[in-house]
Amino acid sequence: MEFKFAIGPRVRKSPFFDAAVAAGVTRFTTYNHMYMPVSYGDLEAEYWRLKQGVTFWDVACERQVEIVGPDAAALAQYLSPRDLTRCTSGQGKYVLLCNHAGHLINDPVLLKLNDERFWFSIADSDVLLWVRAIAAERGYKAQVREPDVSPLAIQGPKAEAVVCDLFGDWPRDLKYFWFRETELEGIPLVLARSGWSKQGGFELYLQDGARGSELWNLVREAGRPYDIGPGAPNNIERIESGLLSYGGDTDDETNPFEVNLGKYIDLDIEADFIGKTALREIARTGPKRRQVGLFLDGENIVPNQHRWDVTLEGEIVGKLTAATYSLQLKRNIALALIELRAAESGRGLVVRADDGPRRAEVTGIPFC
Ligand code: THG
Repeated sequence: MEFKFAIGPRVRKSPFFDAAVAAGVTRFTTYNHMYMPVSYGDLEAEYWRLKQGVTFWDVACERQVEIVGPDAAALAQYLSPRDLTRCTSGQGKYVLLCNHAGHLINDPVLLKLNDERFWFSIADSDVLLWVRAIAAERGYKAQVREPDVSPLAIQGPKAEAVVCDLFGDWPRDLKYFWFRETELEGIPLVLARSGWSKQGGFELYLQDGARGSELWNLVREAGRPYDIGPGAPNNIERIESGLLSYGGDTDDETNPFEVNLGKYIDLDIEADFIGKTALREIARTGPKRRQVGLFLDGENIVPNQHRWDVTLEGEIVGKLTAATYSLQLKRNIALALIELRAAESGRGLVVRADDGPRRAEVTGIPFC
């Protein structure tokens, strides 16, 4: 099957789009109504570069929702079940957003720029609409808008060396998710220690969309001695590491406890937040499904394009959300959201893959 993806103004190009094309991007997906590169033609090489060297990614599609004003902190807290009282300026935090039913609607990185200015760096759902509505309905004194900000990730064990060659030594002391506003050859940006992999790295939040190619080229040149190459958030590595793909691993009714994110829910804080009552109830009764890891038998698996049924004694007990052949473990691995009883017994499961049934065995997350 060979077909082309139409490019048009309804879906937004990243400031790094032209640079990615020049670098030989071969596949895009859409994410937050933007084109997002997913491969430069050799997924296996891109994986090993991330695990053993250094790679850089256009993730401008992790769009920012900025909240500015005297009520910004109160609004940020009302939107998220994670306790933000000890979050200080220059600190980032992985936070969840839930709706009133306690269902997960996004899992952003929150950056606190100062007491009255926050960014939610969002996963793939329309958070700007949500936050604007909540702010207006409840009369918060805060503006909600999208700033001109576009993240470029540098990931892998050699990422720190590249970043220090660009910025000097201070990034070594950045703690996980912390950041600093800075510049590179006059290009305004925020440098954070973060990124959607477990291989370590940084994100450069470009603050001038006209200078994407310039920033891309500076990173590529600084990375040359380390054999840097362009890449993308890597599906094999993220499954091995157990990083959640919002919308990939979740459905319309997934709550945080089901996908093992209960540690980011602080039910006992004084402040009210959206979903508090529902999440307390889910915590009390316990979730009915759980995300588990699976080992699948058989030939090397071709990544699933849609969800596959997971069965136990012929009965559907949930869905496989993401399957891949693990290059590290040299076996087929997957993430699945299944009924608790099936997750707990862990045996006798069969996955209905596109090319036929596969026996599956439950295992822990992360895989490695
Ligand atoms: N960078 C930026 N924005 C983003 C992402 C990013 N927005 C969307 C998406 N990614 C958000 N999702 C995640 C999911 C997991 C992590 C980061 C972003 C992550 N988790 C660590 C873990 O699970 O071990 C640490 C979490 C913690 O303990 O605080 O890194 O990548 N700009």
